[in-house]
Order: sequence, then structure tokens, then C-alpha cells
Amino acid sequence: MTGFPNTPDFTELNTPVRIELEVQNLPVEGEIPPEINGAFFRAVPDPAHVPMVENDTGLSADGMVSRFLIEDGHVDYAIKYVKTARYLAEQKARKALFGRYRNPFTDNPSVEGVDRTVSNTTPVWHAGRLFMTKEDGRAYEVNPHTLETIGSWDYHGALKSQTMTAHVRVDPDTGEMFFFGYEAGGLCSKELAYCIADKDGNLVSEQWYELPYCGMMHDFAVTEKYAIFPLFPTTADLERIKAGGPHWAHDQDLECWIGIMPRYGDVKSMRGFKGPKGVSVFHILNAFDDGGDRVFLDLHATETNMFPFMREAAGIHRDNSEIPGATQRWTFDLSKDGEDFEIADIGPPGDLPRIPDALHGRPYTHGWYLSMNPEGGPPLTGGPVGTAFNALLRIEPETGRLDMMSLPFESAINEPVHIPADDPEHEGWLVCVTDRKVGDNDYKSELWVIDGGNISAGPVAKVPMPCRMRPQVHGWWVPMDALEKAHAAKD
Ligand code: V55
Ligand code: FE
Repeated sequence: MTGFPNTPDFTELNTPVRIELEVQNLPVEGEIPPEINGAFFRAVPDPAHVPMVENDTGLSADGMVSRFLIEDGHVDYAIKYVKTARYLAEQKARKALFGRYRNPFTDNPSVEGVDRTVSNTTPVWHAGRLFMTKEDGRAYEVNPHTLETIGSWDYHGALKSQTMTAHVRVDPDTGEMFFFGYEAGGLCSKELAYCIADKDGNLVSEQWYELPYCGMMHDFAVTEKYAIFPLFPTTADLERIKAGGPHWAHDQDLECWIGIMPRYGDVKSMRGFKGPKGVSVFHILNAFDDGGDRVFLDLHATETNMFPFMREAAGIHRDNSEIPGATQRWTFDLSKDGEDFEIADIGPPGDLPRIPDALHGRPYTHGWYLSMNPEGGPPLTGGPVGTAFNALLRIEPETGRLDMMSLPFESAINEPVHIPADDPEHEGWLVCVTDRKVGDNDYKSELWVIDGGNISAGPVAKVPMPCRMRPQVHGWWVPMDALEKAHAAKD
């Protein structure tokens, strides 16, 4: 698109679309199971303006909140920009005013002090409210019926942390939402804020803890007994940022660090463990404990950071397709002294995991995530890291059983949501958007409904989309009865 950089962050599937729209009754091929009733919210980064810097990352693209409303086999679709302070300032100026990713020193002076976050990572539903999140700032509340932005969210003034993760954990039994913020005390601070909101959405706990270094903590985990904070060696440096440089640089020689504490405990009781040097992890499949001292953390690890811009800032030049990785189980024994833990492979490399919400933090038998089909051909250029996934996997960590749904040649798959089935014997449904290249810089997207227990059979229903779609980051499923009980008014 004219004016946007000719880089993987702004071309092919990542070509900016920038269109807010709403469409009712999309055509459905096949039949959507009637038990799928609710809203599939998606976070879609899409830059509203040509960036100020030529080598800008798609991670700075303005967040759009998108919703598939699925009801009695019918599908409606809508997408709107999150009206962040940053979006509104740039809309008024008709141009970008914010510079490099997480570097306020590169901004136009007219926006000094304006909230820089773009709310582009995960739609989070808790206690009847919808939030659009990004780890570099606080969430924005959005009306789930109209997709209009309500405003920045700080728990009615109670939240002290300047940041909130895009990867919260909602306990399936208590309804509490556990979350954290890193760089909680401001740019490059080593402060971690560990927070709990009760089932009604009140902030009931916020504790701060000083991490060993200022690094990447994109996701975390909460088991029935413990909270687990994994820190990876992609580090931020204030001097580099002040000089106008990149926020992140991956440190291949630095160890990762995993903090574990009782989930309702004092942060002073945090135990630190040290793992492989240079390893990078963004997402956790699940974690659980054995009721005692053993903690299991299942995650997607790679030998170095998968974001080219985070590697290149440290002079690491590698091709995404040549970076080794694996899905692993990290096992911690809190009854033992020392900082060691065990690592075992449980599945092929990949990312963007899903398990049933009811099993978060509990022992579980299977999960799904995105990966590369070895026979799928070269990946399409798209998504946050520039290489789009082209397969869906189902793994059983204990038995080693592996199933794959491969996609047509030159296709991409976005992260699915999981929707439980009424029949407890049925594994439920996965719903996601897929994209297929059909011509020169021409793509067709479809919403797919997949039987979670039979993914290799392919979709049971497809919804062809009438418009081009930019890749999603994360999504969230909200059942219709929960949506009906939302705080926000319908008009
Ligand atoms: C990630 C995504 C982000 C971000 C930092 O997937 C890390 C990882 C979409 O924004 O700002
Ligand atoms: Fe993420």
C-alpha cells in the first residue's frame, strides 16, 4: 500500500487494511454446530498511518477489536479500531506521531506524556467486561456489543502498575483473574507487579517484586497452588532507548529465569530457577502441580528469539525457518535446593497454544497449537514474526500421540479459540480464521469450525469472508449467556 514500508511487516498478508466494517449473515458452507453460541473476539493490529520509522515493527500497529458473533448457525462480523489516546492523537494529526516500538524518545514532541500503548494483543473477558490489552501499557475497556472504546482501565484507580500483560489467567473454579505487569514502574524498570482481581472484577491484590533483569515476560502461568513467572533473555536497556535505539535486544548468553511462588503467597517467597542461555519462549500451553512440590510447565521454546527485529538488534542474523525449537515440559521440584529443573520434549515446534478453559492450571490430556506442515511449502509472509503458521496440531503430552490438520498450499492459520461441547465425551470445537493466497498479493480468508477431537478431517463448516483480513494476534471466546450479562449497555 502506498507509503507503507516495503518490509514483511507491511506487505503480503501484513499489508495494511485499515477498514472498520460490520456485516450481518455471512454465507456459511456446511453447518455450524448449534451449541456454538457466542462471540469470538480477536485482536488485529493494523497500522492506521504510515509509520515514522522505515524499519517499524508490526507490533506497534494500532489495535483493532474484531468480533464474530455466532448464533443459531448464523455469523455476523465487525471490526473497529480501539480508540486509544495514541490513536486519537494521530487521527487528529492525520499522521503518525509516535516513533519506534516502546521508545518514547523517538516521538513527535507534541505527544510527550500521551499513553503510547496500542491495545493490539489479546481481547480479555473478565467479570462482564471486555479489555483490549498490550503488555507495554494498561488495558483499554471496550463495549463488547458496539466495539466502541470506553477508556483506559485501572481498576477504578486501584492499579499501580503502569503495565498489564496480554496473557492473564482466569481460574476456572474461582473465577479470579491473575495477571502481572513487567516494567511495572516505568520504562526498563525491573519491577514485576503480580495482581489478582476477584470474580467480580475488583483488584484485591497487587504486589511488586524486583526481577533479576529487565527482560521479556510475555506470558505466565497459575496452577492450583503456584504462580509461575518465566523471564526470557531478550533485554531492554534505558541508555540504548534514550539514544533512539531499539527497546529489545536478544541476549544469547544470558540465562532464562523462572520465578515460582504460592499463588496466594507473598512475593518475598518467590523461588528463582535458572534455565538454558539464550532460549526464547512467548507462550505457555498449560501448567499444573502434583498437589505437592512438583510443578509442570508446558511451553513452546526456540533456540533464539523468533522476532527478527529483536535478534537483529543484537547482531543475530538467522532465518526464522532455520531456528530449532520444540514444545517442552519443564519440571520443577520445590522440595530440592538449587536452581535447576528438568526439560523434556513433548511435541514439535510451534506456538499459539489452546486448551479447554476449564483445564487451565490443571492436569490435562491434550492441547492444540499452530505449527509448520513439513510438506506445506514455504510459509506465507504474515503475522507478527513475518512467517505465518500453516498447520494445526493436537498433542497428548503424556502419550506422545500427534494429529495434524494440514492446510492447502500457500495458506496460513490464525490462533483458534476453543469452545466446549455439551457432550462431555466430545473434545469441543476450534474456531479460527485461515488465509489462502489466490493471486499476486491477493488473499481469501475464511472462518473455519473444526472438531477438536478430529482435526485431521479438516473443517466441518467454513465462512468465506467478503473482505481482506490482516493477521490476528490472540482471541477470546465469550459464550452468549456471559455476553448478555456484560456491564456495558447495548447502545
Ligand atoms: C508479542 C506481541 C506483541 C508485543 C510483544 O507475540 C510480544 C508476542 C502484538 O504485540 O508487543
Ligand atoms: Fe501472546
